[in-house]
Amino acid sequence: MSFMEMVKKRWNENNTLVCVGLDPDLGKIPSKYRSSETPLFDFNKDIIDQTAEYACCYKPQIAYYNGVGLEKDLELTIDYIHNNYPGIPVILDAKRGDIGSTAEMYVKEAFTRYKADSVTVNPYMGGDTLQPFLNEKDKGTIILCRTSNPGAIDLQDLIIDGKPLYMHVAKKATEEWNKNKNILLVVGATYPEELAKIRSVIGDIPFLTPGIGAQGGDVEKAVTAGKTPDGTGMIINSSRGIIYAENPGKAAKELRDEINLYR
Ligand code: OMP
Repeated sequence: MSFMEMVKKRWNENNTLVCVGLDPDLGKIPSKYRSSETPLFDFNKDIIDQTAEYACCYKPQIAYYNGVGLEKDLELTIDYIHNNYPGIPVILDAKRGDIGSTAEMYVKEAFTRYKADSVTVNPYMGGDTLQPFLNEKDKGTIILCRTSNPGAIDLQDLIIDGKPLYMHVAKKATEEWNKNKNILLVVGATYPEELAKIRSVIGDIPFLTPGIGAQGGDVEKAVTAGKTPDGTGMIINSSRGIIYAENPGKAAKELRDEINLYR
């Protein structure tokens, strides 16, 4: 089954748009995990078992693993999800983007080494750098469009030919680059007006929407602005807000229920 099909199945059969971000920081996870040889995996395993029922996707951010030399924990985490919860797709958040020959290696990294179902990419270098990802028909390519951070305005909002750069990205991604229908766009929850503006020109292309929880994005505003007419179309990520909650399962369930109120 393709990434898109897996996501749609989760949306519809499990009634959830929640993406659990697996961004474990060695300095912040409970001390009981730190003596293990695979501390991040052990922590993630507990989070996954508590949240799987409420998750439409998992999204590990690669820097939390390779930044501290714990790539093995990332491999084990993704294997664990595939083996124990095979219906839940994994987004590798790596924000890759480079010339074609290098991009081919990033494709290997995401899909052969880590066996992810989807990867985030940066479109700054242009369409040819995305092509190796887009050629993987069954995998998702999630393109940064309007990100959740304050500095998103520095470049993404620059007006070119009468419209902001992020609108050019949205149009190119969905009208020129999406031949295999495997593109999604990153649009942050912290900017609901932009979510609505982008939704109005791209039809049903799904969003990956981070910025809920620790970054303060408003669930009602984000869902209302970003959903498709059938009440889906969004993969809404929370990382710190779930993994460091006193009860991660409860936090994931509450986020699912809050999102569902506005679908
Ligand atoms: P929390 O703020 O802890 O929920 O984490 C947000 C996660 O989403 C991190 O893994 C970020 O790297 C990622 N992210 C953003 O925060 N903003 C964006 O615009 C895009 C992403 C992303 O591509 O996932």
